[in-house]
Amino acid sequence: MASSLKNLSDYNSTNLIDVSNKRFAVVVSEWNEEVTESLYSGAYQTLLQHGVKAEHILRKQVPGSFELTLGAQWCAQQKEIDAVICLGCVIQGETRHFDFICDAVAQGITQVNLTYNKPVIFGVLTTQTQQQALDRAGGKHGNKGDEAAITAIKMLGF
Ligand code: DLZ
Repeated sequence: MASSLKNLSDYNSTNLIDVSNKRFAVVVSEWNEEVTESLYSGAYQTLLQHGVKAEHILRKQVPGSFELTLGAQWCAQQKEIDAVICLGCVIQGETRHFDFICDAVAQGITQVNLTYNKPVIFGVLTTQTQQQALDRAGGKHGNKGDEAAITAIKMLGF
């Protein structure tokens, strides 16, 4: 379903496991900072609302979405981290950079999931315009950061 047809923040929060002792790393890309800060805020608040302790949330910054994979790997290899959430925003420009970055980060994050056998969540917006990104980062289509946090919690309960 297209995300424009679904409020990304609609989720069923019943039957989620107790995550009060789980530790999360959140890797945030600095590109399109207005968007990624909103994604972070959504993810952070959602983790707290579900009982995660603030001191169990490790925030790490990377320059751009392309660097999310390595940042995620550095976090995932830490034994005490239970799940990693990657947050980024890639906006279509005039060159093919968009395609290369989106492909690289999607494949890279998949690889980190499988290598470390831990949930590594793809919270990366890939949009045509900044407005479409803002709509999905606390705007009319919800906040993909919330959804990324819930996805991490759901995967820990698998
Ligand atoms: C270079 C670049 C461009 C053009 N666009 C974006 C973007 O929309 N979103 C994003 O997160 N990063 C972008 N980057 C930066 C790359 O992700 C990366 O940081 C650089 O290519 C250096 O490796």
